[in-house]
Amino acid sequence: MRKLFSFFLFINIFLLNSCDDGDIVTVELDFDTSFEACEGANDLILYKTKDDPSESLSLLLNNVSLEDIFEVDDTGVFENTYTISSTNPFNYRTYSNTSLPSDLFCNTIPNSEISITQDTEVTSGTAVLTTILTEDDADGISAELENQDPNGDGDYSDAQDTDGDGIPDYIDADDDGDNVLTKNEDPDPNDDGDLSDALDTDSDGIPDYLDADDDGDGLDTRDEEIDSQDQNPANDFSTGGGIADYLNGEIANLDAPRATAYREHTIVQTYNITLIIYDVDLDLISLDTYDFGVLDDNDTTDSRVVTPDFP
Ligand SMILES: [Ca+2]
Ligand SMILES: [Ca+2]
Ligand SMILES: [Ca+2]
Ligand SMILES: [Ca+2]
Repeated sequence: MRKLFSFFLFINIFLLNSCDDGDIVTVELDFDTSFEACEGANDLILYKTKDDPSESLSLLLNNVSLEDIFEVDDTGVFENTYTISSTNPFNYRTYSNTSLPSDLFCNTIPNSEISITQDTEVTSGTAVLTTILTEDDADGISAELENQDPNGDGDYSDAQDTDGDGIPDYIDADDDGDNVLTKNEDPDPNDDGDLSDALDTDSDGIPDYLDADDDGDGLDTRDEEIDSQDQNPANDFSTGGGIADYLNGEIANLDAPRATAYREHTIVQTYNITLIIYDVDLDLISLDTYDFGVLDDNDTTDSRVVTPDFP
């Protein structure tokens, strides 16, 4: 309680000091930087809670679904401005409970254990939701080192595509199209972000993860599948030495069937969803800009699977 008292005392002093000249007072509320979401029948609640003392901030968006805010455009961005109103209210609540359940706003039946001591509802102001989708191949190499944007103009349409399969290297889990994943071709053996020590089996100056013929025997890695034609040259051995044919320069089995397909590529997707609240008056606190934070939700990580057309 002492914390709450000193917090409000601070606000009051701030107000007293500033009311003469009519300044808008901006105060950081003491919440975490993340928020959560719950869907109702026809609305979406974006909220955050804290304990000691127990408080919540929430924004209800009428006629909005969780799916709506993941609908990014071709550039991977969704942005929308919502007017705070009686149908899209913003609420600041305090509770007598010492702690609050994390799903406070997710129950259709009100929890009888929860006791609200103050409910300030704001019906004016604006809220801006921004969603940015980032895709990655999880191959252990940064997008920058995979030449996502060679000329630095923010347009990735000229991104490097080593194997020409239509998937640029920064989201291509198999950069050289040899059906051995980049992460399994030792691009950065000591994980220090410097690729100068990348594995180069045939010492031809092209690291294995960008080399379609890793052992330099003249037969492409993806065609060295003598045992099983399963788009995985790593499980094909002509000799018992434990070295797969694609890394064995002594073995180039021209009788092996040629590859006819690429393996599946998994592209990891991360949605960064942020909310900024503008011009809300919570009685004690007026906020001209309040950074509500980043959505913490399982749906913000996803993946898609692509199998490029084989040439
Ligand atoms: Ca590619
Ligand atoms: Ca890659
Ligand atoms: Ca390779
Ligand atoms: Ca070989």
